[in-house]
Parts: sequence; C-alpha cells; structure tokens
Amino acid sequence: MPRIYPLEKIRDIGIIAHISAGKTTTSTCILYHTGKVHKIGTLEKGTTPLDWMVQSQERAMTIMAAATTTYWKPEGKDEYQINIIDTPGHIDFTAEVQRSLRVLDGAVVVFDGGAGVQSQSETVWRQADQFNVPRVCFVNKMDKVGADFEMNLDSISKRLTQNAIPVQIPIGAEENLSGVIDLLKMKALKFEGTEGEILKEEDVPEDLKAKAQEWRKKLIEKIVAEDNVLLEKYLEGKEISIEELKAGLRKATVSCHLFPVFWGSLFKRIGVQPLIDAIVYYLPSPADLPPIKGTDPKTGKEVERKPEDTEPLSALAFKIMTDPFVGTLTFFRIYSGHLVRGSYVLNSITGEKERIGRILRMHADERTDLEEGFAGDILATVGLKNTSTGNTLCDENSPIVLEKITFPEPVIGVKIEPKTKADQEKMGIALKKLAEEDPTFKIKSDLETGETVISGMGELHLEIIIDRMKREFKVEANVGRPQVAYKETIKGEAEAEGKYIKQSGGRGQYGHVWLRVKPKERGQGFEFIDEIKGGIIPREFIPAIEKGVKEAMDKGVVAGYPLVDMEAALYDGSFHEVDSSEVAFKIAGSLALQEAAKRASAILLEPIMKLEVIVPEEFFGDAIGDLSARRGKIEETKDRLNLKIINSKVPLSEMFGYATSLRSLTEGRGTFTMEFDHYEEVPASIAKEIVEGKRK
Ligand SMILES: Nc1nc2c(ncn2[C@@H]2O[C@H](COP(=O)(O)OP(=O)(O)OP(=O)(O)O)[C@@H](O)[C@H]2O)c(=O)[nH]1
Ligand SMILES: [Mg+2]
Repeated sequence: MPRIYPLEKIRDIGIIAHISAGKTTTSTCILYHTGKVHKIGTLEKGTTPLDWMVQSQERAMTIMAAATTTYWKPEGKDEYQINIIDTPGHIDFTAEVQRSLRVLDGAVVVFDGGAGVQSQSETVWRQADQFNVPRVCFVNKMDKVGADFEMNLDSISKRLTQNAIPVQIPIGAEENLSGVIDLLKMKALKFEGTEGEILKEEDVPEDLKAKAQEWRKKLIEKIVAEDNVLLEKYLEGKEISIEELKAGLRKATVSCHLFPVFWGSLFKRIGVQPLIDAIVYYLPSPADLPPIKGTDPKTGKEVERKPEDTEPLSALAFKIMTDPFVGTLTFFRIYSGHLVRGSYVLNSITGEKERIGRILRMHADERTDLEEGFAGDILATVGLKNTSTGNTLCDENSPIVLEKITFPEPVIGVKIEPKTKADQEKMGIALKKLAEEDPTFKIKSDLETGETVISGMGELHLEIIIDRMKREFKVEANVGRPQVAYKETIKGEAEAEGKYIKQSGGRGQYGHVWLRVKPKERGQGFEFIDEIKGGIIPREFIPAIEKGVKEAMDKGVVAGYPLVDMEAALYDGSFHEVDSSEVAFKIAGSLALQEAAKRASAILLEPIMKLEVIVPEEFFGDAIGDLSARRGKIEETKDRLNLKIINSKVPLSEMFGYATSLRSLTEGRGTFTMEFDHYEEVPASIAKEIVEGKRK
C-alpha cells in the first residue's frame, strides 16, 4: 500500500514552553479547528484529552508528553498531516521535552503574553537550539493584564534571539484585544462564532495602518536579507509577491535563521487558524531535512539515510510507556524506509531482532492500528522485549545506529520502604517498569542495608512516581524525606596500594595492585586506565580489579555518595601462581581506590539550582534576605510592571519547603521556577555536618 500523504505534506512538530503558557490549550485548539476533537472544553485544566493521566488532571498540569495526529487544509492547498507532541512545561519532566525535540522537525514555542519570556521558555529554546529545531513563536494570552506587543518582542530579543520577526501584529491588547493583522496580506483577521471558527478578513483599522506598514517593512527586509534573488528584486524596487515572501520566510525558518512570531489569545479563541497555517507554511516537512546520520555498528563508519520510503528502515525509539491495557508501548520516529506490520526489525544497540506485532497511531491514550508506517511517521508498537529509550530500530541487512538521546542526571532522592512483604516484591517490579519509561528516574538498592533510594529531577517528579506506583501497581510504601543527591570527587592526584593477602594454610588469597587517581573535569565521568605491562598482573584479573574500583566509587569515601569525574590508572601490582583469584583482586582494587581517593583530597559536591523568583515590589527585600539566608547568590534583578524578577543560584539542599516559605513571605503572591544548573563543592563547614550526619 502506498503512503497517503506525500512526505512534503507531513509536519512533525512539538509544542514547547514554560509551565502553564498554554501549550495543551494550543494543542487542543489546533485539534478542534482541524476537526479532530469536537469541543475545546471550558479551557479549564484537566478537561482536555491530551492531559489524560489522572495525576495530570489532579495537579492541573501536563506530566507526560502526548502524541496525536491531525489533518489541515490551508486555503488553496492540499491537505496536510500534522503529527503533534504536546510537552510538559514543569522542569521536573524535562526529559519529555528533550526526547520529543530529538525526534521532531519543528516546534511551536508558546509564550504567556502577559509575562514575556519566562525562565523555562528560555530553557526549552536552548534545548531546541541544541537540536537545531526550526521554530515559530505564538504569543498567547494577549488578553491578560500587562500583555503588550513591544514588551513581548523586547523580551524575546533580549532573552532568546534577535531573529524573531512578527508576521502579525495584535489588534488591541488586554481586554481590548480583538484580532490580529496579517502583515503579508495587510488584512485584519477577526475570529467570530463561539469557538472563533468564523474567520473574517477586514481592512486594517485606520489607527493601526502606520504601525502595520512599519512592521511589514521590517518583515520584508528580514526576509529579503536571507535570499539573494529576493534581495535584488527588493533593491531594484520591484514588486515581490506574497507567495515569494512566504517561500522566502519558509526557507529562512527551516534553516533556523528567522523565527516568525504570531499572536493571539486562546481564551478569546483568537489566532488559532493562522497558527495552523504557519505550521504548514513555515515549519519543515521531513523531506526538507538533510539525511539522518548514524554509524554502521559493524564498521563504526558514518552512514546516512535519506528521508525516503525506498531507503532501508531506520527509526529511533524515543519513549517507552507502560499502558495498563496493552502492555509496554514503544514510541518511535521513522527516519527512512517503511515498516510493515508483522515484520522483524533489528535493534542495532542490543543486536537482537524484535517483531513489530502492531503499528499504532496514537491520539493521547487512544490508538488506531495501521498496516504500515512510512518515513516521517511518529508511531508506537507494543510488546518489544528489549528496546529502551534511544535505541535504533532498523533493517537487519542495513544496520545503522542513530545518535542516542542524552538525559540529565537526577539530583534528588528519597528512601522508600515497602509496607509489607507482599509489597516488597511488587515494588521491585513496579520500580523497574517505571525506570524503563523514564531515563531520569533511577533506583539504587543497597544490598547490605536492604534500603532502596529512588532519585529523580525534583520533588514533584518523585511524588508522581510514588503515586503511580500506588495506583497502577498497587504498591504501598513508606516514603522518607527528600534528600539531596550529593556526589563526591577528588581535588588532587595520588597513588595508593591495595593488598588482599591471606596465606595461612591451604589455598590462600592473593591480590595486590597499585592505583593512581587524577581528577577529571566536571561531567566527564569515570575512566579506568590499564597500564599493566609484561604480565605483572595476568590479563584475566584486570576486569575484576576494575569492578572492585567501580564498586568502591559507588560507595564513596567521604560520606557514602558516589565518586565521579576522575580517572584511576592501574600501573603496578603482583600476583601469586596459586593463591590469586578474581575475588582477591577485586577486593584489592576496591581497597586501593578508597585509599587513593582519600589521599587525593576527596570532597563533597552538591547540586546548585538556577532559581527565578517573581514577587510584587513590596516583598523584594524580604525575598532577597531569604535567598541570602539560603546561601543564594543573586545574579540579576529586573522589573516588570510592578513586579521584581530575581535570578539567582542556590544550593538544592537549602530549597526544601521553599514553596511554603515564599508563599508566607509574599502573602501568596510570589512565584518561582527552579532547575538544576551544576554541581559545586560543598563549603567545608557544611560538608563537616553532612559527614557527621548532623545535617538533615
Ligand atoms: N488569560 C488567558 N488564559 C489562558 C489562555 N490560554 C490558556 N490559558 C489558561 O492558562 C492555563 C494553562 O493552560 P495549559 O494549556 O494547560 O498550559 P500548559 O502550557 O499546557 O501547561 P503545562 O503543560 O502544565 O506546562 C489554563 O488555566 C488556561 O485556561 C489565554 O489566552 N488567556
Ligand atoms: Mg500542558
């Protein structure tokens, strides 16, 4: 069966933004106007099919990204297929944004028009930069008090890019917002009917003519500057048609040189249809992108796949989800080739073959079975046994490994303890399933103490995991207080010997090694270097030594936190013909590492968070004072209307309970967002308290 929509008529896009900017509302309005859903709902949170998780509905926020597909026919064009992923804004779920951006070709960045660029909009913008994802901007909530055209543009150009360019200007603002002016057509657009479904084109209002002309000129100048043919025409004073301008803007947007800006208010149902047109007009189709690069797992050489159905299959599994009804769902994006139901594909990371029993097109938590999938499709399948997030699925005759997805490390943990013996077993299974879904969720069980610590991106992240464990897996557990995921590292270089020798009658034990440790840069991880020459230690014992070293690193030497960012070189030692064993060398490796790390001035590291606090002016002093008491370093303060915005860096350990404290400090009017920034050395006096167990 051939494909229905040619590649040029497909869009794979994500909706990204700061928390609560209106991403899910944007997605829902798009689904409404394209006929995929039949009501927008009250716009109250928790009523859209996209936020289907109970945890989402209760907390009124998106937690998991939702994939859906819809169709749109712009005026005078054929119908297009738009695959949309609505992402969460809360930073605890940043992995959902990260993996979505990895497989999407374009994004709509939604802004809260009353607030300008907010901190997490900046974060997702940088994430999109990293993946080179073309974007259009949608400034929503232009009905809100303080919503202002210039303020928003100014904030975009200061915080994100100088290359954002309005393609519309709003008509009025705040409660007087009544539509937008299309600067290419030079027409006023009005949205009538209960859901804004009746789109009317009118003349540009007299009082906005000059402003519209001025911005049209800026828009045209930006577009022609990106295209030599258009530039020549422009300089010669020749007429450039709207179609030519659109084509020019499309090219510049696809190459991330320009970012078109649209305006509206979903609350007033203003601006949706032109935004859907913009997705089609300006964001890339899979055919606009360069071939995807990967490596041949056999030769390690770089290989490419063109986005065509006739190429060998290459697809990236970007998300795993446990569905109580169908089992494990694996979401994937097909980059090249096509996939038939019932066929086998190679997982080029595990080297195993997987059967594609079903091919599903997802609409949030609903699904439709398909017979085939094609290049450019975002689909799911069920029952894959051995495929995890970031694995490549491909044609076994033309294997390829696509670039993996990288995720941030957890910074916060809690101890959990099953309530009963029955819970204990179920808890193990539940945690394993949840960790398969979520690469930013980690489990650590200490065999000696029997303790389990789960760690993640923030308090909310762990709260959701524990809630899902209870509801979906029926596991009851006692949960400890959140604790910081400290790490340890070394500041200097040192050498140390590790000896494990027991030779008193019968077969003894003999392991003896010398290690040299050196610090590595932050984030560089661990490296084991084998410098043994001439069989001073036989080859077969070296992996055991490395294992011993790694086990010791996991336990740490300062306060029981894992050692990171260092190298350990094995450069000397000795062995005994009869008494040497893997076990003895493992213990020797572990002893040597512990001693070497202690000699190399081991220290504690703590996560430092980037914090943005917004408070009414009158609470500014108190908020600053409170941050200083929390060891915060203020980096910048700004004014917006009668609000103060404070940007700072604060250790995570000082931030527990901050929400409550800010609320009482500001009579409930302060807000904040926080995200992990980097690890830093814990000041000596505080490190001492942690080591002595005095600090909770
Ligand atoms: N005033 C006003 N409020 C709006 C508008 N659009 C959406 N909202 C409200 O903003 C809130 C957030 O909307 P959502 O669409 O859930 O935001 P989101 O970006 O998906 O939020 P997260 O997924 O939790 O990050 C809801 O209460 C909406 O009713 C608008 O145009 N004007
Ligand atoms: Mg949402």
